[in-house]
Amino acid sequence: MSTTGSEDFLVPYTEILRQECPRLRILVVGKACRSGAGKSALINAVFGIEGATPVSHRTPGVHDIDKPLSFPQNDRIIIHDSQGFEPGEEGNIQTVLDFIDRRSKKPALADQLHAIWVCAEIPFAGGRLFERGVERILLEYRGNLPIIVVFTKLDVLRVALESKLEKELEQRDEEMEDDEFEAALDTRVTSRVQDLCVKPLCDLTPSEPPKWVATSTTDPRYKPTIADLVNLALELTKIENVWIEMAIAQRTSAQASIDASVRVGRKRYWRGLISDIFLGFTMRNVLEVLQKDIVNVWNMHDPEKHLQKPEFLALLSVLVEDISDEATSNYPLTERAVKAIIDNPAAIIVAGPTAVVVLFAEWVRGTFKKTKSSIRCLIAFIVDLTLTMDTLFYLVLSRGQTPIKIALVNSALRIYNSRKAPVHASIKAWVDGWGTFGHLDADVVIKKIACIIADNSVKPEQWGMKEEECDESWMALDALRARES
Ligand SMILES: Nc1nc2c(ncn2[C@@H]2O[C@H](COP(=O)(O)OP(=O)(O)OP(=O)(O)O)[C@@H](O)[C@H]2O)c(=O)[nH]1
Ligand SMILES: [Mg+2]
Repeated sequence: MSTTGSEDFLVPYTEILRQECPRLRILVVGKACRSGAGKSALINAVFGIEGATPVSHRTPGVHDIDKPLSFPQNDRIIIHDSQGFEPGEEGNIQTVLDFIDRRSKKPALADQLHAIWVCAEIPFAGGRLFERGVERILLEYRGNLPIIVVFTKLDVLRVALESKLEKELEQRDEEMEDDEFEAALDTRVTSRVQDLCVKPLCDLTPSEPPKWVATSTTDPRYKPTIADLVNLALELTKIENVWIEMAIAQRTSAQASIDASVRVGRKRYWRGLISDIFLGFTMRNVLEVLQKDIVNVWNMHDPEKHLQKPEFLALLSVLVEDISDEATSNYPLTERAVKAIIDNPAAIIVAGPTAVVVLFAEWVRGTFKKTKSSIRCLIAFIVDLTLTMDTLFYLVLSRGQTPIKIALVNSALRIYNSRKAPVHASIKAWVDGWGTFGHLDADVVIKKIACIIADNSVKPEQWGMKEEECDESWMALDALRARES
């Protein structure tokens, strides 16, 4: 990394965290013989590893609980997959209970299990909900790990109930509006899940039934239930560093990623905005460490590491420049450098390192100073980067978890840029209202940053953003400046 002078590095907090808990470790349990319960499909959906072949792939249905599965597309997750339990297979149940026990005694957090997910196919065609072995685990496990029961293949139940409802209407010679039909069907699905799954679960474990989610990995209608599972898993996770690791590992709840960013920020560097820890560092050091932490938290599948590149940082700093206060600022941001680039169109075409270097020369090469103006810019940088990642998250999700490409990052920047005016207006209004900021409380500042992010994050139900196709090279810096964009 090029830093000026001989300053120390600002180590990203996510990297410190990673040393303690490099990966989330989950045990999945569920039927293995005949058709699977949907464990692999669920893991793929939650952790954004669509179409993945785990590294230690074995014959479907045959799993060695001691052989952890890892995935090249998402290195933050380790799965232990149990074999199914046939009646009378006492040995296998004992293997699972012993495994859980053994793992709980491991001294390092990284080696312990962090959650147990029990998958059970909804018995839409009759039959039992849980194999006897699974029942025993639900009954006999007395440890502290959060257990979640996941009822799978909700879509199959829905299809069955749909044709039943259609037939009933036909017999009664009735018709329903589409909306009314869907609502009636939803009610029936919910009620059937209660009868087929929730009631038997509560009967089995009357004193303290485990939490549950019903889901489908194939029907997009049920995508939010996958995020529900993540949110539930987070809610049940009491160890702070495991909570953060789970929020990082998952790729299905943008809200969880945003919350994790705030938690990580609160540990060190967002707090640093009004403390003295950045003093003596260059702006580039500060921006880079904020970039690394936020990008690491979102844990996107970015094999070429585009999101860590200076080109991305340069474009982000352009997003921020309209919030700089030129009259009084010690950081005229990038305006002068930008002029140089615009006056020299050749430099625009060179969208790579040359332009980046020119850009950094102005703002980024200076040293951090604790002034209201620079803090306002840094707050805008944090918010803009987070909301750009949020936008990128939905672009990636809607495309089925393809690896990050520059064109996709460009699209996210463009889309967010067109939505950023009210975001900057609220940051400006807030910071302008500060008197002297010697008295500011870091927690209050972080809370307010979190609020601005929450107010302006993508609302999934409003997600209708059209993705523009762009070239697979970084967009020109001035493209983000066109006011009409
Ligand atoms: N309709 C529907 N099919 C699903 C769903 N989830 C999984 N399946 C299908 O069910 C079958 C088993 O899914 P897997 O994810 O392989 O199940 P598994 O529990 O990992 O199975 P084993 O690894 O063999 O133990 C596959 O054919 C999946 O395509 C779902 O939500 N809906
Ligand atoms: Mg499987």
